[in-house]
Amino acid sequence: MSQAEAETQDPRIDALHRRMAEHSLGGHWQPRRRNPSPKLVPHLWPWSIVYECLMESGEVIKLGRIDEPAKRRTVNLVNPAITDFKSTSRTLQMSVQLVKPGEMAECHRHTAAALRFVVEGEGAGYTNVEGERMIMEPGDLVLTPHWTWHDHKNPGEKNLVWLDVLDVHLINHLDANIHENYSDSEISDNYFDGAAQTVVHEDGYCRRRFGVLRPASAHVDSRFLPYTYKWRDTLAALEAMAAAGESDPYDGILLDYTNPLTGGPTMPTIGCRAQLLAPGESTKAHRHMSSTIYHVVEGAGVTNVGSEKSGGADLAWGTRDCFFVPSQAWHSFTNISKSERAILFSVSDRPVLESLGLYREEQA
Ligand code: GTQ
Repeated sequence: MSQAEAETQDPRIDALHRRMAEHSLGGHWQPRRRNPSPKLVPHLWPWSIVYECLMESGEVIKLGRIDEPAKRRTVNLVNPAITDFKSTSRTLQMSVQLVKPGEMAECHRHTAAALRFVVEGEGAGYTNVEGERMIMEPGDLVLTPHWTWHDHKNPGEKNLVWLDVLDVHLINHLDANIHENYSDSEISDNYFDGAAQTVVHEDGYCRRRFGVLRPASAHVDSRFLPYTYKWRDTLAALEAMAAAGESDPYDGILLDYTNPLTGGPTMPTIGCRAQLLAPGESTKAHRHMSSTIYHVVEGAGVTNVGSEKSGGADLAWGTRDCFFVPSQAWHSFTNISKSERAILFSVSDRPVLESLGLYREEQA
């Protein structure tokens, strides 16, 4: 007998529980869950291991056609507390993707929004988003928002490696996950074999069309903007803020990647940030109602994470490691180097909590 139908001391109550269960009913006084959902745990994925597995997958997993399971060659980061499916957090999935020289990952679109943060690339490979080649150089951020067509191509001579982040778990919870392959769509009939989109825009189109200086006629559903942020701009903004001493006591030098049309979050479901910790800097602790996945762009440090204001577990990170800080967990950062800065890229579900009026933050 399941926990929900556990025997009580009263045969009349037991009879009621059995009768209700037969008719798909339950009493509020009965245990709510048969298997309580586990509390997510802070975790660090060392880049050395992630990268080794990704490179090995490059040897043994052949990149498939769009209707095959290996249509993308990605290694998923999995929260150790989630055992029944692969998920980094309750809302977001971070994975690492490899496209080898000469390979192409075929075109599709889905209601889940995705982004790519480039780790390795020589400037030849790109994601084609809605007909524009978004060139992928290290540190670049490429958005493929909700329902935008995307395929990836590496015409270069070196591997192309990036972090994928999707809001797919949130979208699944909402029963809103739909998916379409370009090869099955009417528009693809015009093109050679439906595997990739034709390039119809010049490079840099999205920033020219939707950036801060834009044609007065530009209009699009502004929340779902295909867009790309070049690392040289992100780094210049971080360095300018550092020079001006514009530091946040909880996160150091902190930048938001905003939607240039709305001024709002990166995408409606995923917020991206970059932060710089000065040599030797230690931040104060805070906690907030949103969970965050970090990727270390450069440097080495420690993030202390726990359910109390201090004394949590230390996640010790180095360049390219990824780590997870659960919602409502206290956390603070230390750059352990006395001479080198540290830079973190992060993604969170904060825009969702904010749009529902649920976001809150507490400072130590
Ligand atoms: O590259 O289009 O990690 O569709 C998961 C789903 C990557 C992609 C993922 C995807 C993609």
